[in-house]
Amino acid sequence: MTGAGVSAESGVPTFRGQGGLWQGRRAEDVATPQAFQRDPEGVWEFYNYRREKLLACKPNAGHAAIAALEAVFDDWTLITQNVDGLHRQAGSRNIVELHGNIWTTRCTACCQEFDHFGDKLSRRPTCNDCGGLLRPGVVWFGEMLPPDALAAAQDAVGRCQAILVVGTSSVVEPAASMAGWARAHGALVVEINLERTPLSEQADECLFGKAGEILPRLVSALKARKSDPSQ
Ligand code: BJW
Ligand code: ZN
Repeated sequence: MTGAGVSAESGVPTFRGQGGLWQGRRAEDVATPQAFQRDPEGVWEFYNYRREKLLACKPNAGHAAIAALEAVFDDWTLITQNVDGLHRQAGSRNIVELHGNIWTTRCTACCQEFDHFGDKLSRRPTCNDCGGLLRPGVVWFGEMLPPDALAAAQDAVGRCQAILVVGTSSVVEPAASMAGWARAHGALVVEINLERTPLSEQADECLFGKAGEILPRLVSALKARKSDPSQ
C-alpha cells in the first residue's frame, strides 16, 4: 500500500505536512465535488498545474524497488493512493489505483472516461462526444472509490500474509483502515515512513526513513533470502 511519500523523492509534493501540496489551500477547497460544482475552472487550474509539474517527474528508487518486489513474491498486489501513474512508469503491473489517475478524465454528462497522458488541457475541457464538461479522473472527498478498485484491494488485503505500508499518513479512509483489516486476520504489518503515523501503533515493524533508501535495501535482502533460504 503506497501513498504520496513514495513520490516525494521524485519531486511530487505530498498532501500533508511541510511543503504539502495543500499549503495555503484547504483540501476541501479543491478536492471535493462541491468545489468542482462551484468553481470548475479553479479546480481545473489546480489539476492542470499538477499535471504540468508531473511531466518533469520520473519514478525514483522507491518506485523501482516496489516494481522489483512484484517479481520476488508469487502473489503481489500494489494498492496505491497515488494518482500520478509513476508506479506503472517504474514497471509495476498488478496495480490497484484507489484514488484514480490524474491523467484521466471523465465526462460529467455521458460518464465516458478518457486517457489524456501528457496532454495539456484547457481551463474548461469538454467531451469530444457530447460536449459535456470533463472532470479529473480522481476520487474526491465524499466520493465512493471506484468499485472495481475497492473490491480488488479488499480481496488482496483479505488474503495477504503481509502488508507493507509506505509513505502514507494513514488518515484518509478507507485506505487508512486496510492495514488494520490485514492485521485482523493475522497478516504482518510493516510500515515505512519518515515519521510515526496513526498506523505505527498497530504495525509489527516501523522502518523510519526515506522510501527510496529503505526499499532497495529490503529488495536486496529479500532477493538474497530467496536465492539462499538459510540467510
Ligand atoms: C515519506 C517520504 C519519503 C514523505 N519516504 N515516507 C471513515 C471515517 C472518517 C472519515 C471518513 C470515513 N470514510 C470516509 C471518510 C471521509 C473521507 C476521509 O477519509 N476523510 C479523512 C481525512 C478523515 N474519505 C473519503 O471521502 C473517501 N471516500 C469514501 O470513503 O467514500 C465512502 C464514503 C463517502 C462519504 C462518507 C462516508 C463514506 C475518498 C477519499 C478520497 C481522497 N482523495 C485524495 C485526493 C485525490 C485526488 C488528487 O490527488 O487531487 O487522495 S485526498 C489525498 O489524501 C489524496 C491521497 O491519495 C490521500 C492520502 O494521502 P497520503 O498518500 O497519505 O499523503 P500524505 O501527504 O497525507 O502523507 C504523506 C506521508 O508520506 C507522510 O506520512 C510523510 O511522513 C510520508 N513521507 N516523504 C517515506 N521520502
Ligand atoms: Zn460526454
